[in-house]
Amino acid sequence: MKPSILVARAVFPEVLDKLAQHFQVTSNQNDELWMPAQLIEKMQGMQGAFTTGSERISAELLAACPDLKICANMAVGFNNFDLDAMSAAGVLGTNSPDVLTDTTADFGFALLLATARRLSESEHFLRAGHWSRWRYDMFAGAEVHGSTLGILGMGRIGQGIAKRGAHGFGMNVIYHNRSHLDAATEAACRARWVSKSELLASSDHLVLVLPYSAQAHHTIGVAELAQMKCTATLVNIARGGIVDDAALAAALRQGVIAAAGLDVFEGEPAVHPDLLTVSNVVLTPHIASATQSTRRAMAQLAADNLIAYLVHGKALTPLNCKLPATTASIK
Ligand code: 8YV
Repeated sequence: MKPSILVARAVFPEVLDKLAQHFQVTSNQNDELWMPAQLIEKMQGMQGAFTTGSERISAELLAACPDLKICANMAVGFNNFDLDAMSAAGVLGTNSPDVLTDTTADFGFALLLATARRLSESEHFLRAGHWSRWRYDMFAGAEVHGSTLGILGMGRIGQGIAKRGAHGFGMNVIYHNRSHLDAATEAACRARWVSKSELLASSDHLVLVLPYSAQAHHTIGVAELAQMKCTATLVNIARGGIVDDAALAAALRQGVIAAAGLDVFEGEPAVHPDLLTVSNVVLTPHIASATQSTRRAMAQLAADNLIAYLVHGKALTPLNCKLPATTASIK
């Protein structure tokens, strides 16, 4: 008998078709949003789940779903997984790295440019019919080429942004990360490791690309914003919660920094009301990986992980590697 899987959110039809060749699939093509208790109910009897960053895989869910063997996330981030609880329960987690790296780095750069050059603000001005004449200082923003690009979190996406900045825009690239990159990678990115305080103080444009964890909560708050240049822009394409959004809105209003570009928010899809009323912020609804081909590749990789693990015994991009590697030893 084919294993049963739940596809928790709407997904490309061809991905469902592929999954149906191997599994009894319960899908959610109406894209209903389930409360945690409903998700637990839907997961009953499932050996696998296709999840996105919105489905929380908690210890409570794991205890209530003893048949579960794998959750395959259509996302590179996996802060929706309680990975320790999953390992303890013998449930594998997988993510979708690499396939979104360049697309997400492109978007990080797009948001940086839009923020520094005041794209949203000036478009709203034009649409509102306020453009009556040219003025010497109208929407004069911050220079991007030749400026200092700071990157906090120098994984694959951070490196992609560094390369775009260094090679495309002649930027001086500095980064902060727990570990230093090896010399060859630093040279390819033309990036230099600095302390967090130097990063905050020296960046003209600071891009956040670090993964979310409890320790990363409010990595950027009142104290950090105060260390930045008053002309600086801040871009968050990492995760909501890394920035204290209330503190950021106040800093933007008070001119502590010049502008911000945000693709992720604390408690999204809710957005802090103060951010909606400041003009010097570009806001996008978590779309950094959203191109047709990249979203397809992410979904395919999540599906391939389910097939690779439940059918062939070895996942492609496992997150908790201490679990059994063969079907024979899958619980
Ligand atoms: C996803 C993301 O779109 O991959 C990630 O970690 O943040 C985005 O690319 C989102 O998490 C939906 O799963």
